[in-house]
Amino acid sequence: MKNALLYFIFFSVLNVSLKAQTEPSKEGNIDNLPVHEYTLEINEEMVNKAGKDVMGMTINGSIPGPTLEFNEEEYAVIHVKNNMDVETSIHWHGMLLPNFYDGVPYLSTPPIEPGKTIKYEFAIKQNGTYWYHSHTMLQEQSGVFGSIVIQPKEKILNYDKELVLMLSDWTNEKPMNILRFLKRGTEWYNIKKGTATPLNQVIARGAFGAQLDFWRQRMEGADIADIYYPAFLINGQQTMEYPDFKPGEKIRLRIIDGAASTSFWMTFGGETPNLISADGKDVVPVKKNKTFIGVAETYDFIVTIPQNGKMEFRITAQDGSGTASAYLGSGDIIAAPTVPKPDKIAMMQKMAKMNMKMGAPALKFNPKKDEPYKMKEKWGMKMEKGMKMEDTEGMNQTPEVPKKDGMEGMDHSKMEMPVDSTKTKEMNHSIMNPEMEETHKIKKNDDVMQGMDLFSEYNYDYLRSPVKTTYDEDIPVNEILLNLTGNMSRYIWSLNGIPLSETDKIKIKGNQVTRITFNNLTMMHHPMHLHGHFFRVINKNGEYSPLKHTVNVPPMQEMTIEFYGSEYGDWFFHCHILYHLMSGMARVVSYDTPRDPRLKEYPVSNLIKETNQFYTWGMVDAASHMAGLNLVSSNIRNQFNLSAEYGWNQNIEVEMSYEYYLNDWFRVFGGVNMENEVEDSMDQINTTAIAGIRYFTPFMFNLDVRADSKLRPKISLSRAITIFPRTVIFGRYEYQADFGWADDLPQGDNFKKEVTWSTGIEYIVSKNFSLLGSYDTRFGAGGGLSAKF
Ligand SMILES: [Cu+2]
Repeated sequence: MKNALLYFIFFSVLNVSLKAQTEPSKEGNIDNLPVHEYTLEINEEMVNKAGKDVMGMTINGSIPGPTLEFNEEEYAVIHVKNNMDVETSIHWHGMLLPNFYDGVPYLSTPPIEPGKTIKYEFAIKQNGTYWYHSHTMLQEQSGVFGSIVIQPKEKILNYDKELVLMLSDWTNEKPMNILRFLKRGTEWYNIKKGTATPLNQVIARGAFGAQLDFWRQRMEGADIADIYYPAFLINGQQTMEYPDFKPGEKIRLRIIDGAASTSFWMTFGGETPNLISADGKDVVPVKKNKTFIGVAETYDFIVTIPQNGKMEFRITAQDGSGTASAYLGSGDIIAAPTVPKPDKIAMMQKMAKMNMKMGAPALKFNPKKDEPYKMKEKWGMKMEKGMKMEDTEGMNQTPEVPKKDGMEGMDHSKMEMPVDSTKTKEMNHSIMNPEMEETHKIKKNDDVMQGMDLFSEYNYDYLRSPVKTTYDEDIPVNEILLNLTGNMSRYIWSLNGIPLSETDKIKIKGNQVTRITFNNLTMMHHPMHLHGHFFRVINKNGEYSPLKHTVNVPPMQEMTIEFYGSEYGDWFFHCHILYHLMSGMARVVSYDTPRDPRLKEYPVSNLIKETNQFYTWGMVDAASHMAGLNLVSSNIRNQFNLSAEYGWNQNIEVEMSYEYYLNDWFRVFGGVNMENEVEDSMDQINTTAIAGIRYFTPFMFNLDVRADSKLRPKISLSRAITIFPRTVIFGRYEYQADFGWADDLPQGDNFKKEVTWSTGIEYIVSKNFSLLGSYDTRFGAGGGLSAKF
């Protein structure tokens, strides 16, 4: 069937005609479509979702907002009224619509200003399960999301009733404060979730070697999720009951992951359900229970209500930090299978064995010099240990390009192992050199295979389109490689080591196929979403690869998508983990067509600025021997620091500095330092200008090399390690030399050195408070309290 192709050609023709018109809302022959109208009102109000009244954002008074129901070939008119005192927006996720109504503020649509209403209108030319959400800052986390259900012209599937299940995560904190906390770098959320992996546990499990390997690559561990959530919700509740369904009834569940940052495992009690649709598109029905749902994906299942009880539908947060359940039917509970908590230490061990090159930079030295292919050679999955470096370097010289027919093109005969296609793909990616293949055949490297099993459950091989989704062979193909990059310690997320704020649009052409290979070089899953398009996710089903709007790319894995350029305008393309998007993991995919004149007063720079904001945090210490203050204000490249330490023995040091990040780890700084010259006396305060470099070294030490205006070089090294779940030890060593270059040294000395060091222990009591005990050569020993703000 050439249906898919005809469909695309039809819409590209439609769009050409559309471009020619001055009024984009009057597209095609829409005048006789029945109009279906909705009004949404967004309010800020107190809500209680996890045991505490906090400020939330509601749509028509609820979280989630109402389900918008349409029929295919209707004309949607939606009025969105903003009753809040901040700007908002609504994006219609997965909908094919005119660019102007896509709802990304400043990019495609004006923001909805306080007190104002915007009318969105578009023809409904698809069916299935979709959703809508705010695209302003982190408002989706506060509750601005809801579902869209579109009935097809002809109902093909057989079921009795349907039910929307909107999944989400809930926090009692202010979302922007969460992001600020992530930027400062903290173990707190992992402590709170019980997913921290302190050194005592690592050692007890015999994983110290793996830990060293991670530290060498400047990573703390195998982090799965960033944030602590007190509750996960289904349709706004931790437990939902649907007792009205009768035994034997077939129910179509329309499941949407509307969470801000949580992917879930879905499990079903009773009979194994039928998975029938993904991201709004029908798939060849497949019986499947435990199924992964990435952020922003949708899946439809048909379940049968059991004869003798109520079936449980359960979601388990991917990192095992919580669950929520919906019960369908009545009677005794027919429980859904439980999903065990992932073992982060075991993951770390497996990954270390696989000899992966992790920790690719999230921030390149020179963002203008874009060389993603080189990055791919340098980082990612490598061969077994013991293999020489030159072999590895030589392997990936030519960027690997998936064959036109997807996985069908891969040469499976080269592989002796009965592996699934994702594995084959990875192996192919590592084995380019024929000699290497030989070695591999014999060795059948268990470690690598084991490591691959780690992520094999995340492939999409169970999704098969009922129709061929390939494009005509004559259509030119444009290849793009996007390495997914991130830096957990500074919480910067990017593509090819370049955050959104430092790059241009990705320009694509209409009537062309754009093929994007994602190469995830981070330890996290990234659900990548392209606005306004469906793309093929190339899997083992080749020509029948499924169409999706969001693709989850698992850690250290590759995923290839392709789509036909059937639109016009600028479309947002980003990781749907809101905190990753807000930290730079986004691009604008642009057809390079003229900007809509209605956007004249809304520069796109306003959207981009959101991803490069300054975040400010601080800490005060009050102890028996000293008091200290630390203030940091930082965006992606720039940071201002103020630190002041005062010992009750009359020693003082105050330092102000500005630093510029050349890349993730290396920065240059300059500033002013004030210190007492004579020990234990404030009589003589010595003020010097300072300049130097700071470097975050492999094994995670902070190195500071500087000289002051008296030409005295100084080097210092510091490090903190979490040894028990809430206990951190830290140390710092400083060496300053004075050769008398600037001032003559007293008594004719030609060299004077000064060594200071400190060490201490911190017990983390709560998110903002710690107990401290420390010794410092300048201030002596003591204990006290530390507060973060
Ligand atoms: Cu992400």
